[in-house]
Amino acid sequence: MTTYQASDRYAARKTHGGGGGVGYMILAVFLGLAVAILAIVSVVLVKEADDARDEAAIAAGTTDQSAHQAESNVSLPLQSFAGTTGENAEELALAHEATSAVLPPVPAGELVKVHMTLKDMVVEIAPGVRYNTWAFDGHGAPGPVVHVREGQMVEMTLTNGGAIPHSIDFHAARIAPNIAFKDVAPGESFTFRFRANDPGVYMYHCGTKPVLAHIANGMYGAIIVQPKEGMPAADNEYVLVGSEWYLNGDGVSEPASLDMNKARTRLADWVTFNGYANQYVTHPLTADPGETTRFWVVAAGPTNNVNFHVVGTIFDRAWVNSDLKSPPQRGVQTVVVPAGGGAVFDVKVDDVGLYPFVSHAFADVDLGQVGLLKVGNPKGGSTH
Ligand SMILES: [Cu+2]
Repeated sequence: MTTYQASDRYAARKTHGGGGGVGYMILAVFLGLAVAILAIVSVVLVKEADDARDEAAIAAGTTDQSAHQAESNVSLPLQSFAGTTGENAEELALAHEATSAVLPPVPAGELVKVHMTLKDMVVEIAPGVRYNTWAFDGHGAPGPVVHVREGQMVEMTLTNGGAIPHSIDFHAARIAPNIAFKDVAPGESFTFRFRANDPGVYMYHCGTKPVLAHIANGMYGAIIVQPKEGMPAADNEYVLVGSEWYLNGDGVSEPASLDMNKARTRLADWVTFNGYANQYVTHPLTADPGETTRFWVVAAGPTNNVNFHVVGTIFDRAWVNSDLKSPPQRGVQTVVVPAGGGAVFDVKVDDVGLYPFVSHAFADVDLGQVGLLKVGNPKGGSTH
């Protein structure tokens, strides 16, 4: 009904206009001229304004492009702080207490209770380089190693002692994430349970958006689920969590925070095993000649893989993708541990020496993702 009435009025107006056609044509010509004159005047005015702005920009030493970049907060090229440490880096590295890489024992009992209290804290990530982390369990990044046996029930309680909401996502769990991995508000606690039915080494991390920022700020760790039928014997077992750091300052004069543009463009300043650049070069992991050493490796990222390789030997066993239900690969040189994934490696080293373990993506070695397995008591320094 409404449509009909509108059409009706339009038809009536057309009919009315039919009698004054010449008058409308004259009016249209005048209107057209007026529009053309206005357009010419506008072009002249805009040109003058552009010229004036360009002159001002030149006088100020800037360009139109840089002004635009500042507005859009894209200030390429981004500044790298790679390799910038405090003075006396060697002394600082020696004084730094290396994060223990030793695999902790499996707690007894059917139920394993894990309680992490999240805390905003400054940690050292390279000699004299400090960073503002959001840390699981208040001891920096990575968070504590959770070690359970297949079939045990894990009861996880997250207490948020930080300033913003956080959560915890266990890759070892089969559970509805919208319920178990939900955001926990500051000052609150949340508990959930899952049964560890899938053996392997898994990542856990904060899953609160933007996840890139929460992982980059140190919210990650490893959970190891031992297969119930056991593993081949190993003499030494170490856990390595690879991750990278993106700094908005050098972290020396004052603690750095996250540079999200660098995280998005993958311009890491430091790349680490267990959160601190080169810590196991200064404080090597150890083995005796003839012993088998097992590495449980997680690549926490947020973005980088770990291309795990031990210089001077070959993996006797490599459980690629931490698939502990299948036989391991043998005689493998380098294995990609994908960001968000894990793998397990055995090496039996007979000869005394210093055996570097690296991500064989060597840009990451340059940024700190290298350590040493010291077999016996070798003399002299390492090759890598
Ligand atoms: Cu978080």
